[in-house]
Amino acid sequence: MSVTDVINPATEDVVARVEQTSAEETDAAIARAHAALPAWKALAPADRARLLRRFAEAVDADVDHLADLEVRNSGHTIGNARWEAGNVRDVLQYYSAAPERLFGRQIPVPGGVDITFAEPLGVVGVIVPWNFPMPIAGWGFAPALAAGNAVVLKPAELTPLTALRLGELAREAGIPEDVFQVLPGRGSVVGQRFVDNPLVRKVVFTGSTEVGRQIMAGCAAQVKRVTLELGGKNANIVFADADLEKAAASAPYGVFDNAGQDCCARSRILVERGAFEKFMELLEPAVQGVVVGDPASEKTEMGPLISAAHLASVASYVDTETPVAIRGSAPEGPGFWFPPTVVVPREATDRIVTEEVFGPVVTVQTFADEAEAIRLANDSEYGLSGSIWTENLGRAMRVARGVEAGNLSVNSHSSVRYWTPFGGVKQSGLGRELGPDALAAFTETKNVFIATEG
Ligand code: TAP
Repeated sequence: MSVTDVINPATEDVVARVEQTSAEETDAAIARAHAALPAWKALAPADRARLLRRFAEAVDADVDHLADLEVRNSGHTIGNARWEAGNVRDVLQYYSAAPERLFGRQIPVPGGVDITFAEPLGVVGVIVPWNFPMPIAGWGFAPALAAGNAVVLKPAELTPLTALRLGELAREAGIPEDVFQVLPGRGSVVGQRFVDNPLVRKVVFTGSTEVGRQIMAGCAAQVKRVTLELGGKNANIVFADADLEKAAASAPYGVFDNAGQDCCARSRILVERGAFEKFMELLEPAVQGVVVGDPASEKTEMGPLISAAHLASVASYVDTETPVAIRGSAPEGPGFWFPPTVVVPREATDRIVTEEVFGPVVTVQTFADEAEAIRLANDSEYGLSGSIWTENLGRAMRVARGVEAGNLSVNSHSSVRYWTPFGGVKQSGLGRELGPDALAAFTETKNVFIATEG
């Protein structure tokens, strides 16, 4: 049996030791999940709804504990971590309304009646990255369970603690133990079995585009369903007619939240040329005002990066030659710290402009007009999110329609609401999570014709 140390990224202390699930144990868990399906599917819709509400209540009662675990395991600020635990509760609550509304249709046909049923898929494998361990797990398991599927969940190797706790809370709430199982372990072992084991009928994957491609190829071999939520390199477009004070005050939080380890981070600021100087003047105090430090402190706005390896990766984008325009602060000493950093790149082809840094680093480029703003925003293999700052509503809508991204916000850096659809285009992903339509991703339509003549 192999055991992994879980490290606090703010202190580098070991906070827990977690047993890794082997390939054989993963297959055994998948077999148990499969065996549990008939009873879960047969449960009266109101009873499944009640169990999901109880699960939501158990999470609610445990918010402070879950948040504390996330602060220690992931270095998330306590404010963010409480929001993340609350998000799991809210998503469970939202989808608890679904079991009683999973109805099909009656379609007129000659010679009989035709009715459709929304059938669960079977066992669903949910693979979660380390950057938002709680919400991303919930966006997969809550609608999957509501639709009558069994779930096997693999947290990231670096951040398993809150997922393990959510598994305990599900059991305490009465969700049958084989219907929702949390399997900590390696992606190449546990995650790979979700792809290769034919009893798993859908993989919900959130993570890097590179691994996402492999998952999609693996699922293709069995024509297995897949939802992919992948990387991002999102544009924050600021027009000269915008409320520049508001745009500049919001920009650091649109990219440095969670230390920039956010697929929706607005990591490319595009400013209309005439407003560049004024915007940079306003941005400087906003960046330097970001409070970086102990994530357990209520005042902290940004914590550390997740690991030493990730710190080295982020740091590789900023060397002594990099044209840094603004640099915030970061603690010295133990922990994987990197300061908020603003770069005015030399070329639009620089690696820092084109690649997902996944750290507190943002570039600022200028554009001449609407057409160039859209062209620069779309000059990326990714298409997840983005913001548009302007007081001209017509322009906001034109640009929003022109930018190739799944989630856009006007005069805001808001990205995710559990009651609206979320997901990317291009190499940012495939399929949508959240919102009222997510249930369709966890059911298949069965069509039954009943002959009524002779
Ligand atoms: P990855 O390295 O891709 O890992 C994501 C998950 O996949 C982890 O649980 C990982 O397990 C597992 N995994 C790795 N190799 C696998 C394999 N061969 N088969 C099955 N599973 C495998 O990503 P990351 O570094 O954790 O997360 C950062 C990336 O996620 C960024 O690109 C970010 O943009 C993206 N992300 C996207 C979104 C949305 S919603 N679009 C949200 C958050 C993050 P291990 O931990 O054991 O390696």
